[in-house]
Amino acid sequence: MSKPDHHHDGRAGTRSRELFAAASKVIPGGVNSPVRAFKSVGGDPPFVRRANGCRIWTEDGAELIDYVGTWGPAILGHAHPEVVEAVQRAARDGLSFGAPTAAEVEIAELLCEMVPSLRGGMVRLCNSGTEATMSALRVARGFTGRDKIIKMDGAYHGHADVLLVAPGSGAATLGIPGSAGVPELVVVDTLVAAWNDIGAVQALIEQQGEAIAAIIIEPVVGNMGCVPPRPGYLQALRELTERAGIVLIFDEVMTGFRLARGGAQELYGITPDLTTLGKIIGGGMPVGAYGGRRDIMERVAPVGNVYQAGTLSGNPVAVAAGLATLRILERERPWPELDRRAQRLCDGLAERASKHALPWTGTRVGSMFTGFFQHGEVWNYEDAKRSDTRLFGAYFREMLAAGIYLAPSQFEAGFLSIAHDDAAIASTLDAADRAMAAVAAAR
Ligand code: HOZ
Repeated sequence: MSKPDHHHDGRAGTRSRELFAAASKVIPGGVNSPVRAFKSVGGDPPFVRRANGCRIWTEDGAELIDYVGTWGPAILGHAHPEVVEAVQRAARDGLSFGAPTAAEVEIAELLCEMVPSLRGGMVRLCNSGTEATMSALRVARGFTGRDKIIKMDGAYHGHADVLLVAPGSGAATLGIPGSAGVPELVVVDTLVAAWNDIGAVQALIEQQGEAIAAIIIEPVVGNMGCVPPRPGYLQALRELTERAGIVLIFDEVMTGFRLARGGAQELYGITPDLTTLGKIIGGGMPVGAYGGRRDIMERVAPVGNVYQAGTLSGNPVAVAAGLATLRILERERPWPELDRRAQRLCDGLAERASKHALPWTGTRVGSMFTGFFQHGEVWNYEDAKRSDTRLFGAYFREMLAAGIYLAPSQFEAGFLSIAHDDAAIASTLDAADRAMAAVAAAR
């Protein structure tokens, strides 16, 4: 190892650079998900050796405060002892059965109790957020007998063909408008509207309402950076879809159990027809779920004729991690405290940006947040794209060098966990002060 065992410079050292070079020979881009490759911020990614609480340790021996939180799941911090214990216990009894288990019933009941749109309804477990959104759309189409769907410009719902139209997240980061390999025919029924523009949705419904099966949204967008709904927007969407017989799907893969016990739908008091879940529901293991109205979910096979399946769906180890996580959340109800801490962090970041005369527009809902490097308000993808990504890259690199691990893209949300205590937040703000001073000096 080239550096002493304990330092805070998170930039890739010799070991990470060697690993990245080796990875790049056998894995496309050296990573198993595009944003991880640091393409838009420059430099090589540090490789992670382990994580605990709000911290990760790299292969180069750096200890970093983590705001990626494995892209959302780590709301309790990494390697929470109760979750790890639950996983170990489950693993000892067998890793996968491909047959029903008691734990699946328990988690399904808990989900149907916690998430408003699932109350009195049903839920199906799968393995990822991508599977959840893809399957929710299929059942919405099967239920309505209609083909068209509406998604929002710059929103991201995983990488199913039908949803890779104007996607956010990694595609936004890399400036890829869609994806090669997605046949025209598969996306001709995917309509796109600007986020927060109710007029755009209204117009699409007026023209093609009879053919529209579903509208899928991130109720608080997290994949163009964090972009909240405008006041009244979700309510208006609910009314429009109800009138037109369109299935309203909230993709709560990021927001579920993060913004409130019952997710964004509880926070804003709007109940969709279907909800997709992922991330926190698996407590760090691969789990997704979709569920909602009973009459819609009864269309899913083997009750109905909408097919969806999976060898590892409801996997006992993954479900154990998810159940343990949800139970801790139930017990600790950390949402008001998360909100206070995230506010302290975001207020502090905004203050420092202003001190160093950097353009900065902070957005935040609960423990999801983004600092956009621009002065304008950010209410949709066009707004988000006006950010100075060169400045973001410089800030990102300075923060990493100062021991703070941020998502390597202007177009991803930051996530805070209950393990981010006052000391971690204070260290982060100190680092941000130095990072922003350096960025401002180099402008
Ligand atoms: N698309 C994910 C964030 N929105 C990134 C997942 C990952 O790279 O792990």
